[in-house]
Amino acid sequence: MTNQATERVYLGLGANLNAPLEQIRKATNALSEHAEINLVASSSLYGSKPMGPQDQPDYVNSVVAIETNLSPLALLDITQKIEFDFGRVRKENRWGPRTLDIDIILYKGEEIENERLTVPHYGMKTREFVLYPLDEIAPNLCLPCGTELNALLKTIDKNGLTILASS
Ligand code: PH2
Ligand code: MG
Ligand code: MG
Repeated sequence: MTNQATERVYLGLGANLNAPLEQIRKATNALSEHAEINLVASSSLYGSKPMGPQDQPDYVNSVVAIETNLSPLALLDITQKIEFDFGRVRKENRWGPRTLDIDIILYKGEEIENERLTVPHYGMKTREFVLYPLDEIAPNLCLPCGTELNALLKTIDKNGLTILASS
């Protein structure tokens, strides 16, 4: 695997309520300002059709690459705190609208499975709003299972995914 795969952590950001573009920008900033997180790349901000219930606004999605010595669960605590600081309310419907979602997509090429966290993210291989932004900042990435990002992209339609703004 490349260094990008084994040293970096990739986070997926999504929002579709309360000025989602700003939510994603501010969340990226909050990550970069954390003392133990080094933001090394961030994708463009993409507009995407909602996966799940269709009676909700389109999403804004991005993927960022960070370097950190935080453990996966310590990082999860931080991303969840940022979600709540940004007004996230629990008890939402599965796949329902949200002010901010931060998912750990990949963690240093590791496979992690415990009651709080599954990495690689269980949905990443089929979600255009994860794969295309990821490709922008980590072309030719190889997943821990050996699957090439390039191979996945050939199977996944863009489903109306558009670049709304640079990061
Ligand atoms: N997140 C969801 C549900 N549906 N659809 C898009 N396009 N982007 C998302 O990030 C998303 C979604 C719940 O996490
Ligand atoms: Mg999500
Ligand atoms: Mg989530």
